[in-house]
Amino acid sequence: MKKNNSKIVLEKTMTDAERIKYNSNYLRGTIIDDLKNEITNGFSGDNFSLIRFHGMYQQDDRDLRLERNEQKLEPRYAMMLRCRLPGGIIKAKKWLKIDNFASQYTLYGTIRLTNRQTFQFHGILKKKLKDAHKMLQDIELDSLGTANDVNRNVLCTSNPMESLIHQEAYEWAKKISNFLLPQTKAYAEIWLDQKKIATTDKEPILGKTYLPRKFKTTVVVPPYNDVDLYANDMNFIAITKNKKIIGFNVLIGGGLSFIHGNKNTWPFLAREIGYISIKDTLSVAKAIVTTQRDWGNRTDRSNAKTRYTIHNFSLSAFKREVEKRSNVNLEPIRTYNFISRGDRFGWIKDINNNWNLTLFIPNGRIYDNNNQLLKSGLSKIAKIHEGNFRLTSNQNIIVSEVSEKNKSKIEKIALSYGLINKITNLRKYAMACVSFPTCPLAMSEAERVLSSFITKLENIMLKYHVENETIIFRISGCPNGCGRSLLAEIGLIGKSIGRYNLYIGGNRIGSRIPKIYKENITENEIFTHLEHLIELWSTQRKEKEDFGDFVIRKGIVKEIINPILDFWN
Ligand code: SRM
Ligand code: SF4
Repeated sequence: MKKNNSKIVLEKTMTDAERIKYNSNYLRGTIIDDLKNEITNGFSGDNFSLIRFHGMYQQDDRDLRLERNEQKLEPRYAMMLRCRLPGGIIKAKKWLKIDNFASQYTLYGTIRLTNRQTFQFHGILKKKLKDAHKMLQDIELDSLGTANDVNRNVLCTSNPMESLIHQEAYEWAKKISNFLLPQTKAYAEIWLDQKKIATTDKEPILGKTYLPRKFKTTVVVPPYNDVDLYANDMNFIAITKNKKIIGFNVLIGGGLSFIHGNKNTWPFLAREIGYISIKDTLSVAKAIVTTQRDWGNRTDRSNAKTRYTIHNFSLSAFKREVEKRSNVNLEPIRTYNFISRGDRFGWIKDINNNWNLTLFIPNGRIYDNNNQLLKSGLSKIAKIHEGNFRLTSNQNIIVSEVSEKNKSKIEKIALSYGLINKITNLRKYAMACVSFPTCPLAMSEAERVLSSFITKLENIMLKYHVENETIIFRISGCPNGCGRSLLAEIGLIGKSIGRYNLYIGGNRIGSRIPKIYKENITENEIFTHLEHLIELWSTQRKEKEDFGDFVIRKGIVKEIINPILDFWN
């Protein structure tokens, strides 16, 4: 009786999100029953949230909402499924199954590369979900832990094999991903029809109620910061000696989201806590994750990410706890340096004398249209390519480990299917989040306007003779900031349909948050302001001065040094 009472009290003080996890029987809920219900295409109650732990989001096509509502039809429910692919590497042969699944079983027929080195299917009907998971199982993949309050897909510098260091870093990304995965057998039981084994589930690292909020990890090989490490909760920067990784600098507490008008929310860059020897990597990872698990705010989700935990307890207290839990003394940070974030397009040779071709995929959206047959082209390459595809954190793809004999064949396919194009640096390095029509949180368009916005900016840059320069330009459809606009030199964040906040002053390597320049402005206003700024930059910049550095030096916007104070004021 006493036990029941305390359970009731506990449930009353819990947020909905915590109650759902607590009552889920290790993420099972009643998902299996919902799968049998053919009356609706959606999931009910807690299952709506629980399927996210299995890598799926229930969405509806927002372009069709009004029409279906008028027809008194259920919204067009379908799932987005996000695969787990630490480090973004996948055998080209496996790609063919992914391509085939997108064509046959999804409403949109597309594959979407994400900026966390994996891919998503949009528009899978509930009745096709098991087929999707079985297809992934056939190619030794899964979607476990790619969403909700767990460690997400682990990023790794997406280099071709230019040295053994990159291979080692990739192995660490995989190891960390596996180490931090949910241990529950719910995924296998529900999606792969595995029989329930009569053992008690345990989550030694994540715990019965998993993490207070999503958690993001990277493994980075300087001098490239293509993974945008400063946006992540936990980062391992490789320190090398004699061409081997000997340890990692550890940085924690990055994140980019905020809520319009809520000054208790702010983006923050990951901060250094110390250097560790390679042998201590997993124990330090475990200590960081479990400290966040136990100290993170479980009563307010907008204050629950690692950066808020660090703010609530202090960086030094968090660090001491990590040292205590891991039994490792964090040493002073070792020297490292970043030079860029963008992908290196074209051919690069690797240490095994194989070739690697980085292809630009606009918005990471793989589909065929009248001008480009990106989906057919990649699938044609996959049929003859014996190596891998490497997905980058900039939503592009590297055809990697191409043998000398296949090089010209692959180049020919890439050219004839529109996978190789002459484009400006601005376009190459731009990025947008998914936004409409599938994202339920979208306030403004992002992916669907990126290309036309870039064209406008290209024309302005041409007018002021800076068309060959690079500016990191990014759009996010809402302040969750999935397009990493808050690490751009020019970043747009959606406010409402057709209106954005304009942020300027990030830097090229992604270690400075841009500052708001204009709030809630229309497309026309955006380009009027940008034209003025680009004109100033083109005439008054110091030699080779980047746009983001220029607007800070000139005092056009104030540099954000401490985001807690400077982001809002
Ligand atoms: Fe994101 C939620 C898409 C990278 C911060 N993000 C979403 C959802 C799932 C909307 C939802 O909760 O229903 C979006 C699905 C749209 C769709 O239809 O596909 C979505 N996020 C994406 C992707 C696909 C954007 C892309 O164009 O590539 C990226 C998927 C990455 C992956 O493979 O796992 C994606 N999201 C990011 C990033 C960038 C990054 O991780 O480097 C961020 C900012 C970094 C950070 O976490 O601070 C990001 N997404 C968010 C947030 C805000 C989280 C927070 O800390 O408050 C949400 C909303 C939430 O979690 O409540 C969100
Ligand atoms: Fe959706 Fe907002 Fe993320 Fe864009 S930034 S994908 S609109 S949640």
